Amino acid sequence: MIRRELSVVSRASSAFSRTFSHSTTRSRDLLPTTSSPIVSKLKYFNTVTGSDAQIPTYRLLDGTGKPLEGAELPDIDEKMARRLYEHMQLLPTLDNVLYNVQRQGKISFYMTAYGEEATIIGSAAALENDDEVLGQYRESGVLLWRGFSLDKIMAQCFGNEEDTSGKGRQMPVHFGSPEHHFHTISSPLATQIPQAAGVAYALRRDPNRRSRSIAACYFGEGAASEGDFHAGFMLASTIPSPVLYIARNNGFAISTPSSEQYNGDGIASRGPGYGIDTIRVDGNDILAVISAVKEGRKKCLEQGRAVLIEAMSYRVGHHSTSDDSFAYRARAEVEDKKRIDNPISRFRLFMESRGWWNADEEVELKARLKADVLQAFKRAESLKRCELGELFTDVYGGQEPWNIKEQRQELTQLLKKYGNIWEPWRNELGKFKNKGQDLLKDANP
Ligand SMILES: Cc1ncc(C[n+]2csc(CCOP(=O)(O)OP(=O)(O)O)c2C)c(N)n1
Ligand SMILES: [Mg+2]
Repeated sequence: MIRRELSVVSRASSAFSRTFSHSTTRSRDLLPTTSSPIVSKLKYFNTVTGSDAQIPTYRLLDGTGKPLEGAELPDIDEKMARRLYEHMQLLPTLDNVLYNVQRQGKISFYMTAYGEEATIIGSAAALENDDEVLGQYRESGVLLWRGFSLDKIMAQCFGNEEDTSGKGRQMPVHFGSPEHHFHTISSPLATQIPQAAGVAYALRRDPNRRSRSIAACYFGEGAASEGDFHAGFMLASTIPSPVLYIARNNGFAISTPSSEQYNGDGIASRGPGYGIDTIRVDGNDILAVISAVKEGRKKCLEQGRAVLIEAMSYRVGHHSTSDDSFAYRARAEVEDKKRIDNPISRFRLFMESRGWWNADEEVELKARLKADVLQAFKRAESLKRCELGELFTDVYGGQEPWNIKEQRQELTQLLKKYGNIWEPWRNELGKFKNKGQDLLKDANP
C-alpha cells in the first residue's frame, strides 16, 4: 500500500519494540551490549518496518498528474514548475541527439537518462547549487540544472579543446566541474559512495560550510552490490557526516534485473541496518522527489548524519550505446513503462490542470530545445581536440616522472615513423590542434 504522507523509516528499535511489545517479558534486565527489548517468543524477522510489510513508497501525484488525497505538495510556483519541466524535456532532447551522433560514429560512447528525468531534475532542484555532488553517470541533468552549458556537455562528449571536464582524456559522459560542485564521474562502480562519506566529513570540518552544505551521492541499485556500497555506508554511519545517498533503482544493472541484484526489500531496507534515516520514493513523481530530497537534505544538516533515498523508476533506454536491451527484456514491457509511468507527461498533466502549460507551449518548447542542442552539437563537431602533447601534461603534479617522459618519447617516435605517411594516422592527427606538431617539434634528433 502506498503511504501518502512523507514518512521516513527511522531507527529500527522503536518499531521493533512496538511490534514485539505483546510478547515482551517486562524485565528490567537488558543484555550488556544492547538496549534491545527482551522477548520470550521465538521469531525470526526479515523487516525493519514493524510488520511484515515492505517499506512504503512516498508519492504525491498519481499517474495522471492528480494529487493523491491528503498529499502535501511542495511549495512550487508556476515559474519553478516551468523550469523543472523544461529541464526534464531537455534531457531526452539531448539524449536523442547524442545517441544518434554516437551511432554515426562521431563520438565513442553515450548513456541516456530516459525514464529517470524526474529523479534527476527533481533532486537537483531540491539541493543547493553548492552542495557537493558525486554522481554515477546518468546524472548530467544535475549539471544542466546548475547552468553547465550545452556547449560544455558537447565538448566533453566530443573530447574537444573546450572540454573542461578532462581535456578529452575521458570517455563521454564522464563530466566534472569544480565550479558546479560536481565531482568527476569515474567508471568503476560505487567508488563515489565511500568518497561521498569523506567529502561530507570534510564539509562538516570546514567552518565555512559546516551546517550549510551537504554531499549528495547518486548510485544505481546495481552499484549497491559492490563492496564499496557497504564500506561507504559503514563510514557514513560510524563517522557521522551530512551525506545524502540517492539510490536510483531503475530495475536493471545492464542486463541483470534488480530481482537478481538483492534478496531484501530493495536498497532502502539497508539504511536502517546502518542506522541511517531512509525513505523510498516514487522516482517518476517529480514533486515527491523534491519533497523527499528537501527533507533529506534538512535532516543531513540538522543531524549531521547520512540519509538514504531510494528512488524507484525504470530504465527506459538501453544501458548505454554498447547495449541492446531487447536481448534481455521485451519491447512491449518497455513500451508499457514509457506510456503508463512517464515522469514527464505526468508532470505536464499536473501543470495543465493548473493552467500553467498548454499544447502550443509544448510544441514551441520542443522545437526550441532541439534547435539549441543541434546548434551546440554542430559547434562541438567543428572544434579541434587539444594539442596531442597535452595527453601527457598534468597527469601528476610537480615534475614529470620518468614513465610519462618515456611514453611521450615513444609516441613521438611513432609519429615520426607513421604520422604523415599512414592514412589512418594522418586522418587521426588532423583532428588535433597543430596535427601533433607540438610533439614533433620537441623531438630529439
Ligand atoms: C566495478 C565495476 N564493475 C562493473 C562495471 C561495469 N558496469 C558498468 S555500469 C554497470 C551496471 C550498473 O547498474 P546500476 O548501478 O543499476 O546503474 P544504472 O546503469 O542502472 O543506472 C556495470 C555492471 C563497472 N563499471 N565497474
Ligand atoms: Mg540500475
